[in-house]
Amino acid sequence: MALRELVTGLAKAELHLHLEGTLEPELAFALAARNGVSLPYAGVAALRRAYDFADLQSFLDLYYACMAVLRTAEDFRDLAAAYLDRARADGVVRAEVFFDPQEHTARGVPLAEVVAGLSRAAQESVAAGGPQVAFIACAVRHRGPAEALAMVESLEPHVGTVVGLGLDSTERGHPPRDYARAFDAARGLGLRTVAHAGEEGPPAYVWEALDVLGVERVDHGVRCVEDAALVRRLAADGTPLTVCPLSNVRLRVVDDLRDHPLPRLLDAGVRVTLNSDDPAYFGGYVADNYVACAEAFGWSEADLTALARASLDSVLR
Ligand code: ES4
Ligand code: ZN
Repeated sequence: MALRELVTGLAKAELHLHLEGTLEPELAFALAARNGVSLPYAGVAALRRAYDFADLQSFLDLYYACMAVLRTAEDFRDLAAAYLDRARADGVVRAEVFFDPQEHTARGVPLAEVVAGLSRAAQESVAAGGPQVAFIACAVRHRGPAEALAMVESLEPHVGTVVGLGLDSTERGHPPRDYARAFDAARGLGLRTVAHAGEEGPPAYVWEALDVLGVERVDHGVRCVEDAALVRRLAADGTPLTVCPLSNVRLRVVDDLRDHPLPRLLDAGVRVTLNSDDPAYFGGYVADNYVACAEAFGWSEADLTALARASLDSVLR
């Protein structure tokens, strides 16, 4: 069987996916027109040409700028529906989807409007036999701990549609320990917890995510390979890492996919899952990540099946 058909035929969960990172240029310009918003790019081709990132921050600047086109519940529904259709074609049966509430409320879009659109898309997906969906609200590090806590408190009426708290955006200079109060408040609401750590930040940030924030999964986490004791800890606890290989190449976390620490993590017994992160920006959806890794690392059908299985075993339940 061809590699892509093998991969798309494996039932899998996608556990590291930013909804706003699924905004394809065509939809961005369609929503810009619908809402009378202008984007700082001449058109679809010019926007795609700007996807040449030097690091995480250079990506985030463009990513936050493009979000300006998202204004109404219908926009969020349409965005989520487009992703869920695409994910279904990739064999995704469960998607745990990040979104950044603060980036929308800061532009005057009420959280209830955002959640209404997300909730509709999730219900429509299940009714149509598509992926099951849960949403994880992320605190954006660049807005600091006080805003993060306020955002968590604002989630209270939406617990159920929103099942978890995450932590994302600019990592360097923003240690997880600064967000302990927000994570404690989230647990007080019955939310599950995950955090980005060890993407650009040091292994110390992964330790803090585990020991100070008490997260159940670590998003990225790949820089743990620099600390053997940390790798042993992750393996012993069975803590999943939601790894995003094509993202790490595009944001220059690694120079080449063949240099990626994934094989070393698997050999060390760390529970690894494969995910797409911001697929509209990083050149591939989740099946593309499986295919690229299979080609780079010479993975067998059994290896790919084990990775899909690991994703299903790592869902929040
Ligand atoms: C992100 Cl790749 C990545 N890292 C941190 N925060 C993010 N938000 C969206 N994509
Ligand atoms: Zn991410």
